[in-house]
This record gives sequence, structure tokens and C-alpha cells, in this order.
Amino acid sequence: MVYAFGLPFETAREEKLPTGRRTAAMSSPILVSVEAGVQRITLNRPDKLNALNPEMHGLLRAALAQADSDASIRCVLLTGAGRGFCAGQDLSEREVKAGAAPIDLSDTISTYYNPLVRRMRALPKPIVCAVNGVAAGAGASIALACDLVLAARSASFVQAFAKIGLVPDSGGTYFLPRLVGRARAMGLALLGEKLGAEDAERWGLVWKCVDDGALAEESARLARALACGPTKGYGLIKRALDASPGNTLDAQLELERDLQREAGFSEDYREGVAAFLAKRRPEFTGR
Ligand code: T3D
Repeated sequence: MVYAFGLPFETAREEKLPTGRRTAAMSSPILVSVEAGVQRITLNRPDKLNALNPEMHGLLRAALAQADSDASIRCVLLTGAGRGFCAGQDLSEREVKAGAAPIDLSDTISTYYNPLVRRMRALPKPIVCAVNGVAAGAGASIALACDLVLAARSASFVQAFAKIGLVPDSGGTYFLPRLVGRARAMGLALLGEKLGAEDAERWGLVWKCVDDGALAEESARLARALACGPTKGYGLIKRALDASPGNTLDAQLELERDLQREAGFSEDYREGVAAFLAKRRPEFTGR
């Protein structure tokens, strides 16, 4: 059921509209729906390849806050409408008129992009990204900030920043070298060339490249499966892997011990062991 219509998330939720009024939802730049434990977020400005503006940032933030606080949501699925995933910042808002003072980009980075990436990484639930088309600039970084990235075979990743004199942001300079190594990260960042989905998979930038026609179903299936999993444990796995790059082995071993302690107290761990011993499928509640 779609329940965000370009309204602040909480408001939209109170004003659930019947399915017959889906047209209203189609005009919102962010569509949000929840089904079977999966919150689907669709970037929805297809004529601009889903380039981001403040309204979209506000709606995205509200959706992720809801994903965090609503225990019935156990996985997020992020995708784009139309032929693009996201072309990063809407550049039509960045033209500097002759004689006007330049925009201080650190303001929008601090207000929108950094909080968005931080929230995605801190969300204690998995985020699946279905990259349906080109992911450029901050759009590419946002895809890489997700936990499992599926890309349609025709999709591509573009570090478009250098083409307009900027620096990869939204975590781009963090994710890229860690995923593909410095040499490839530098090539992508300096040259701004399109990297196709098959190469992105081969380089380790994404989890899987799938046929265009299979992306929607495969990503939905993956998200549904994760939504039936041990959510608490998944959140702890995210914490462990995200802490790893900055940690020594000793520090990471200690962190693993602490997180395992937490995991060991979860209901899902008890259920997982019981199901294994009884040779049945586990029924995880996410707790
Ligand atoms: O500013 C801050 O707050 C700092 C933060 C910055 C974060 C950033 O993301 S900076 C990087 C911004 N993004 C870009 O530089 C990417 C710009 N777009 C492109 O390079 C290309 O559009 C693509 C490589 C993504 C796709 O190329 P292609 O040939 O498939 O499509 P196209 O024809 O270029 O674009 C289709 C339409 O989308 C077109 O509109 P039109 O002519 O049909 O009316 C194009 O203008 C529009 N579009 C694409 N990207 C953006 C955009 N409109 C506004 N902003 C965009 N980023």
C-alpha cells in the first residue's frame, strides 16, 4: 500500500489513500510503500533521472526515520523510477548567475547528503538497492551506501563530479577505494567515465548484475527474504563491517565479541538454534 504522497511521512501515513487514488502518489518525487516487512522507496522524478532536490531529501529522511522506528519494517528496498536510478544533485538548482555569489556547497552537504548517508549506514536493518539505470554523482554514492546492491545489466555508475569540477561526495571517496582499490577508484573519480553494471559486478562494486527484466522481481525477492530474517543480527553485522576499515584486528576482535554477546541474547538466536536442532525452518521475529 502506497502511503507517502509528497507529504511529510507521518502526515501521509495518517492520510492513507485508497488504492484507487494512486495517481496522486505518482506525482510525488519519492514513493514509499510497505508490504511484507519491506519498505520500498522509489525515487520518482524520472524526467530528471531522479536528480535530488531538497523536497526529495526531506521525504527520504522521513522515510528512513520511519524505517528505523517502525518494528514491522525489517528491510528497505531503494530504487528509481524510469530509465535512471539517480543523477545526484539537481544541477538546475546550481546555476550561478553572473555577478552572484557562488553557493557554499558545504551547506547542502552538511544539511542533506551527509545526514542521509549516515542514516543509511546507521539503520539497523538491511537496505537493498535496485539500480535500475544510471547512477551518477551522489546518486552513485547513495547506491554504494546501501547494503546489497543489485544492478540491471543496462545500468551504469558514473563518478560525474570531476566533469563539473567537484569532488566525489556522499561517501564516494570512502566507499570507492574500499570496494575497488585505489587505482580503479582514482580512474573512476578522475575520468568520470561510465562503468557498466557487468564491470561493476566484476570489480566488486555491487553484489550482483541481473537482466533488466529480472531486476524488479529479484530485488523484491531478496528484500522479502531479508525481511523474514534475524533483523537484530543483521543490524549487528552492519555495525561490525562498517567499523572494520578503521579498526585494528585487536579492536575488531573485541567488537565482534561485544556484538556476538548482544546477538546471543536475541530471540532470533534462540529460535535459529532450536530450528537447526529440530531440522525445521526458523521463524525469526527480528528481535
Ligand atoms: O550541489 C551540492 O549540493 C553538492 C552536492 C553534489 C552532489 C552531486 O551529485 S554533484 C553531481 C551532479 N550530477 C551530475 O553531474 C550528473 C549530471 N548528469 C549526467 O552527467 C548525465 O545526465 C548522466 C550521465 C547521468 C546520464 O546521461 P544520459 O545521456 O543518459 O541522459 P541526459 O540526456 O544527460 O539526461 C536526461 C535528462 O535528465 C536531461 O534533461 P532534458 O534535457 O531531457 O530536459 C538532463 O538535463 C536531466 N538530468 C540529468 N542529470 C541531471 C539532470 N537534471 C538536473 N540535474 C542533474 N543532475
